[in-house]
Amino acid sequence: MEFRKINKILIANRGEIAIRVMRTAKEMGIKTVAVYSTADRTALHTRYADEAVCIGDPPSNQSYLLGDKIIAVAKELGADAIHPGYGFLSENADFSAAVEAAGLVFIGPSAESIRQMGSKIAAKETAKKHNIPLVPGTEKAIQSLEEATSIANAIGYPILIKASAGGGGKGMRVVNEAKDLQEQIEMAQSEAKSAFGDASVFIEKYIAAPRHIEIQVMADKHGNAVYLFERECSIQRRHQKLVEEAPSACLTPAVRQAMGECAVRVALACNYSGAGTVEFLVDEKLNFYFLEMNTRLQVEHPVTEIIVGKDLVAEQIKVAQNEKLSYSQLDLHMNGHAIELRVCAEDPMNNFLPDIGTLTMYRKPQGTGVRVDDAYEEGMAIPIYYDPMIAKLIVHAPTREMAMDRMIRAIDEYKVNGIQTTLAFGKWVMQHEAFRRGAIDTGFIGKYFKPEQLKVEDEGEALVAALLGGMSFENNVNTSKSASSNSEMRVEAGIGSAAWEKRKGLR
Ligand code: MV4
Repeated sequence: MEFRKINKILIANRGEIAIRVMRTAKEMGIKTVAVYSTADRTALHTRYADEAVCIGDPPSNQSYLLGDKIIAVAKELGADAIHPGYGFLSENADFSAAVEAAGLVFIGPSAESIRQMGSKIAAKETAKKHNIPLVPGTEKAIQSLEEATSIANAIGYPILIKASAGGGGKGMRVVNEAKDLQEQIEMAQSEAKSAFGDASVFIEKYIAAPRHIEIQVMADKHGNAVYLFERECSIQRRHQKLVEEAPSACLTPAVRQAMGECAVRVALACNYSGAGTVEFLVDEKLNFYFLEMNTRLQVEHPVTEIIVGKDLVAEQIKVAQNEKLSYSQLDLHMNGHAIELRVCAEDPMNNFLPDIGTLTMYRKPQGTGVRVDDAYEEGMAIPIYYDPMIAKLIVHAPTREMAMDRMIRAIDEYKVNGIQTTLAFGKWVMQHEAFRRGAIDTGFIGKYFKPEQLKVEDEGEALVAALLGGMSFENNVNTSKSASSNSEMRVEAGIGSAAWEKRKGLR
């Protein structure tokens, strides 16, 4: 395995993650090539790169998913490697193989590793062989109703049917009683067939309200692998993560080490190289069960980078150049606590419906312990074609308590106008008594979140402002701030439109 220096990387992605990768490439003296769709002509990732090439129309399947075209661009411009980011082509085994077949380096695992972990049944089989704890259930695809019935009876209801080609919660069905089993299996199989082209489904015992804890791993092509501790991602809505943190508030050092060592065994078992994530469910007794492995750099990787003090993209690039890991397990330690909030163009008051529009105001928080990974500037429009995440707000502090307080401070500094975002929702989470105690699981939002709570917060703030008198507010408007419309003043005051209407009435 000879050293193979990478001099130019094409980033097959857009938005914040494209810029994130380019930043590290620049620091390593590596040239960057952006690809972009016509919707992203003036996007920041397009402008950040040393070179940029338009690859098609806005819909992903006419641009960012065109693997062959992207490989052709890389060859034409003399790039020697492709970084896929997350989403798009990042977990496409055929793309990894095609990049390598073209004589380029895929900055990620081999096609074989991606394939092995892409099938949940194959992944579980591999994990079982290496004594990784699994949720009780089937090890093979369900072949008959009789087989399914006897397994379901043996493990007890409720059970969960999952699609082998699924993942991330797609194609899952809970079955509470034996009488529903046949119908649910048939529906799950036909759904899996049409969604993934693979009808294989398997059964697991349904674990109610588990925590979602994942282990970051890094492996080289020389047989070395380490774990970079865990991220807790239990604050999710419909399998969309909204808040992630590292470390988890619930793990003990012994459980952390046990999970980390299991994750490393999974990575070694599939000949993994690069950055990967091994997902576990954790129950209230801290039993943990392997779920699946994500064979990419994840959205929430910054919380790990911050507490471990390592640049995951830099290590991905070094490993892709056939270098040995630059650290061993004993070199790795956790420092403090990091929390990430996904700032999405979504309206939490309206079922988290994606919101579109122009960022008429966009001011980022700054100061100690604050990192913002984004790809927007004031005045830019949010394209409708892609993920609604506009930024990741990440904070670091010595303790979890201080990190939550820092997140609230940073959210208050973040001024976004023109679209609805998840910022106020994030503040609600940080102030929630159960979240503060670390008493969270994947049912947190369903159990506690009611849209009215954000309204109450808005109106409460408005009421306080009104009762304090208009004076300080008027002063703001007339002197330091140049607010000229109701909506701008509303933003300066940090309140929503309903509260604004109310306050005008009170004044
Ligand atoms: C489960 C489960 C309960 N029991 N498996 C959802 C995403 C996919 N990676 C696996 N998922 C789950 N698998 C068993 N046997 C509950 C979930 C689950 C979940 C897991 C992680 C984070 C959020 C979740 C939300 C609902 C359900």
